[in-house]
This record gives sequence, C-alpha cells and structure tokens, in this order.
Amino acid sequence: MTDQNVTAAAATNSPMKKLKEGDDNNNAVNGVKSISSVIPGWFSEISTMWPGEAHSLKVEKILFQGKSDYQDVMVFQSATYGKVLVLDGVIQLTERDECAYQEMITHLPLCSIPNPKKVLVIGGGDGGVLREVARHSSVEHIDICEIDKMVIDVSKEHFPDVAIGYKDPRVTLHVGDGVAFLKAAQEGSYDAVIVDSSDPIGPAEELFKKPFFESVAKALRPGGVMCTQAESIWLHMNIIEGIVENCREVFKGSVNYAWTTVPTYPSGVIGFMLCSTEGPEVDFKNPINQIDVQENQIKSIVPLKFYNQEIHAAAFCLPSFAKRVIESKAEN
Ligand code: SPM
Repeated sequence: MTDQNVTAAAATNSPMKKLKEGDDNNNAVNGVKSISSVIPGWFSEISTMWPGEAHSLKVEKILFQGKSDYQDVMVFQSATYGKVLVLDGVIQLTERDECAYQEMITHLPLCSIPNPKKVLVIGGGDGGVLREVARHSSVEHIDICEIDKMVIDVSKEHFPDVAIGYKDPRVTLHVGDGVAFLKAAQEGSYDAVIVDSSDPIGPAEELFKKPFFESVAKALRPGGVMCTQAESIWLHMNIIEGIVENCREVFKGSVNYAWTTVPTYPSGVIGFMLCSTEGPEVDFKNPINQIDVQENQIKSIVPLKFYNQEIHAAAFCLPSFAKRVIESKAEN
C-alpha cells in the first residue's frame, strides 16, 4: 500500500453527495469513494489522531451521506455492528456497541450523587445520553445543547432506539453552540453536566479547553458533577494529561479518570473525566444510586445492556502506565 492510497482513503473531509436510501456500496459513482480504497467495500477510520492504524468495518449499504454546516455526516449498514454513524470520517456510534459508551458516560456521574434533578447534556445529538439520563427517576429537567441539527435528524431517522431519548417529556432541546450555552447558563443551576463530544479536531475542539471547563464548573451547584469524553489511554495520554491538568485547576472537588471498552473506537477503549465542584464530597468510585428499572418514562426503552455497579467501580481501575501519568496530575 502506498502513502497515496492511504491519503485517498482518508479524504473524509471532502464534501459528500447525499445518497438515496438504499444506494449500495458497489456504486462507485455515488460518493462511495469516501468508503475506504485501502480495502474496497470496507470503511476504514483513518485520522492523524491515530496515525499508523485504521479499524475497518465491512459496509453492506450506505444509508445517508450529507454535509452539514459543521461536518460530514454518514450512516452505513455494517456487516457485523449494525448501523454506524460517522462524523468527519470518525465513528461516533454503532448499534451493537453504543451501550458501552452511552451508559457509562451517563451513569458514572448520575449514580455518584444523591437525587440528581437538573442535567445538562452538551453534544450528544444522537440522543443516546438522553435515553440513559431518562432512566433516572429523580431527574426533573434535562437540557441538551447540540450544535448540529443534521446529527439530530439523521439519528431520529436511522437510530430510533438511540434517539428515543428525545421522547422523554423532561427533555428541552437547544440547537446551538454548547460553549455559548454554558456561558449564558445560570450559575449553580445544574446537578450534572455530561459532555458527549466528538474528538478535539473539528466542531468539538473548544470542549477540551480550560475556559470551557470553567463555564461548566460555574453552571454546576456545589458538589455537582461533570463527566466528559476523555479519549483513549492507548492513543492520547498527552491529551488526557492536559484535560486532567485543566480539570484539577478548575474543579475543587474530586477529579477522576474512568474508562470503558468500545470495540469500534480506535484502540477499543475510551475514557471519561469525572469531576465535582467544591461542596458535598463526591466519591465517584463507589456508586450510591441504583437505576430504577421499573420507572422509565419512555415506555419502549431497551433494558440496560452494559452498566452495573461492579463495572462502575472497575471503570476507575487504571493500568499502571496510565495511573502513573494521571495520578501525578490528579491526586484523589
Ligand atoms: N453519543 C455518542 C457520541 C460519541 N461521542 C464520542 C465519539 C468519540 C469518537 N472518537 C473516538 C476516538 C477515541 N480516541
């Protein structure tokens, strides 16, 4: 394989033609060139964020391709992971393993504080985090601020079991910039803020910077919690170090790193930064809430597939190489 082949396969930022439902993967004219030319008929996730490697999925059918004001959006039917949502060439979720991410990013923070009532989701336009927040009967109000309406619309059409979160009557959707939304938020008004972002290249870049964390901390009540997507210990220790350093300076309560397995994310794992503001102490490693399986306000919601109390506690156990770096930045 030449460098030229790889570059061609990685050209996922180029404008894409919107395809009709059912256009298939063998039609090279209809934009299918965005699918990998490294392995024909497969999607390869190639990025400068994980140089020298590319996880690939066999494509059965491309269901949607479009370009929003912010990014390229694609949905395809894979041979082994169900439907796949891709933004700017990077897999955001697959039907088969999305539970491992959405359940953990939501229940790690919400099971760690007593009676969360008001929750803000930044990003998360697919609705999966909303679906998970909806499992908490103490919650009275859920705001979500997603910048890209195309992600919301495409998710409602192609991922109804994920976007089902929007059906919860406690949800208020704000389409707009999460950074601006948080700046304008009332001080001390949220019990929890969940930042379900894409990677720090593209529209989500600001969500990894210190001023953003300062806005989050300001919007939280004393002893309120944030959980944010915090990349992979195998690929991004430098990014993680920066996040931990910033969070340690901003959040005066607990600062902990947890992780989960997501087979279709690069390196197969992804982490979360969990922080609390000064106030009632939060022990993230020992969950205090059970999820009430009987009381979902959305009737057809699927049962939990991944999260349980044991995996909650285990998520904070770090391999030694990561522990050394993370704990030198954050001692808890
Ligand atoms: N609600 C699901 C949205 C997913 N948001 C996170 C996506 C991260 C994708 N990149 C993973 C790269 C790991 N280093």
